[in-house]
Amino acid sequence: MKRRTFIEKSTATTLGALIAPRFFNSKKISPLKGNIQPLVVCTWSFDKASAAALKALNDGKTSLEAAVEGVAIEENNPYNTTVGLGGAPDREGTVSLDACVMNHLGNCGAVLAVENIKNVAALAQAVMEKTPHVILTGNGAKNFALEQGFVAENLLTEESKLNWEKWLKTANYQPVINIENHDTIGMLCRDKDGNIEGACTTSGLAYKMKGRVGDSPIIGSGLFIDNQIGGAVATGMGEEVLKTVGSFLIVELMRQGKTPQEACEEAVARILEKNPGKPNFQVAYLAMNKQGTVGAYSIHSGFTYMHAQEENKIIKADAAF
Ligand code: SD4
Repeated sequence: MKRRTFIEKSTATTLGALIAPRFFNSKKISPLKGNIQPLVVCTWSFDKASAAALKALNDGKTSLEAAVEGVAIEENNPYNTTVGLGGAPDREGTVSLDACVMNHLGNCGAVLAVENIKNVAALAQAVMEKTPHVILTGNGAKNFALEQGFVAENLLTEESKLNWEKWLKTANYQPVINIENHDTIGMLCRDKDGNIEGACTTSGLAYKMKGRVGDSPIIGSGLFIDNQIGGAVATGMGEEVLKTVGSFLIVELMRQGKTPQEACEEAVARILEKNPGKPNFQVAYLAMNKQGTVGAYSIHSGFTYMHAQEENKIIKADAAF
């Protein structure tokens, strides 16, 4: 055998050995057949957001367009204190937002610690579609938004300001998310072609340190999609989701054959293993596989999610405690 042929053959064999286990370990993926019904799921009881996204899908928009339109309902809602306009500020009184999107081709975009721009999921989409990058942060993200025609505005509502001023009296820095204090919206949409895409958007922890970023805009933590397998989103204490790369973990567990429910439970179990006893923070996961089967699980009881298909339903997830 000529040396060159030998090198080519042995390279091919080594590559084969590296690549093969992934396929041997993977569940056989069967293509979707028949009429695929659009489906939307999102964290918490954001029924207007899921309804808007389902309408967008039924109007023929892509899953990503639907997800970005859906989550914008909450970004524009001044009464939601953990997303967009009206989000609780950091401990210096500035609202700073995080978001990411991912499409069915595995492309993604994210913006971190953005001030004065409320539709940060749309901004993350613009990063994905109009720049060669995945992540823009802070002023860079804001300047890019302005270039793209986004409007700068004050995101601190009177109510959020009053709450922050109340908090300032003690300024007790306890970045613990209790059952009530988290309404990040993570959304997964599946269109009539079966393509899954999604978005995740938040103002993060109330009164966080300036510059703190959680899981929500981090691909693999707050959101992950593999269009062959399914997708997952997270809400709750971002630091714990980041440490276990929660959404990526769930999608990989589904690839190995777990149902969305089993995968969400295992991802919560990974966090509980690292935090023995009953943790004083909440983490919740929501996942959808390619077939449209949905699972959800949280540490503490109280996590709800929307499931919009024929009906727009609020469903209460099971929990470890
Ligand atoms: C974060 N996961 O920044 C977010 C918090 C959250 O509703 O879910 N808030 O850690």
